[in-house]
Amino acid sequence: MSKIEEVKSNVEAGKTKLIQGLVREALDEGYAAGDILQAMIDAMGTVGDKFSAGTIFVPEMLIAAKAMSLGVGVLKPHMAETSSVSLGTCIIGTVQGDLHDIGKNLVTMMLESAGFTMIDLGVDVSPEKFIQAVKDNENVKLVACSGLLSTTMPALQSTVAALKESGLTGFKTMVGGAPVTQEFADKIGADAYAPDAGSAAVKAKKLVA
Ligand code: B1M
Repeated sequence: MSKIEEVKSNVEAGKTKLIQGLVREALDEGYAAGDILQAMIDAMGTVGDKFSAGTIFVPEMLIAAKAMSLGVGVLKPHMAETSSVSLGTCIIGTVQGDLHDIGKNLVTMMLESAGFTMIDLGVDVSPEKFIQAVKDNENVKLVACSGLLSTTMPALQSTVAALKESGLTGFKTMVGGAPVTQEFADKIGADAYAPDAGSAAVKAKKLVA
């Protein structure tokens, strides 16, 4: 088994004690950080499939997520080419009712390296908390909302609506997450949608230009 396959299978198996060492070894063997990250994303896809099939349960998903987060921590300095350009502040969070944060954290990492000052509100963020963060921070150019559950898609809608109705100006909204589509983003009046963290950074830069 190649080192990158080992990374994938150890994320799947939630080997939190081993994963950081394996990611370091994969980097030392010359694997690109982006390829190692993709292997871990693929592992989470497999974890999701097993959960859907009923062969694993929430605790296994949680421990796999923990392993992935540890692995991403090792990759971070190798991924982020920090831009010297300042693009303003971005408020980011996973919407109310939703506890998934790995995708949101990857988007945070990519936007930070693109030049945004990131204010990460975490998970289960209410529309009011997003609004308060826009008020509390200077030069907010973007509010980025992540949602991973079909049951929290309405929370994306209510968050975008609340931001628009708040009367606050000067920023755009972006939504994303596995169940989100461009069509849904258009329907709820978000300014942008991105399918993954890389394209989120590209779109965010264009949005605030
Ligand atoms: Co949950 N979960 N989960 N889970 N979980 C999914 C999402 C699910 C698809 C699994 C499945 O059934 N196959 C399913 C949702 C089904 C649906 O709604 N359609 C599901 C479910 C049902 C649940 C619970 C309801 C299970 C239960 O309790 N019975 C529960 C809900 C809890 C809650 O949130 N209230 C639950 C809980 C959990 C854990 C807490 C155990 C854990 C999360 C831990 C954590 O995040 N710290 C977890 C996990 C790990 C998953 C899976 C396996 C992996 C998610 C992940 O991290 N993927 C997931 C299955 C899957 O995704 N196939 C699943 C890797 C990550 C890099 O991808 O987050 O999609 P993703 O991010 C991508 C893009 O979506 C995009 O960029 C990233 C890649 O570059 N993106 C954005 C994300 N946000 C963006 C924002 C943007 C732009 C792009 O702009 C703002």
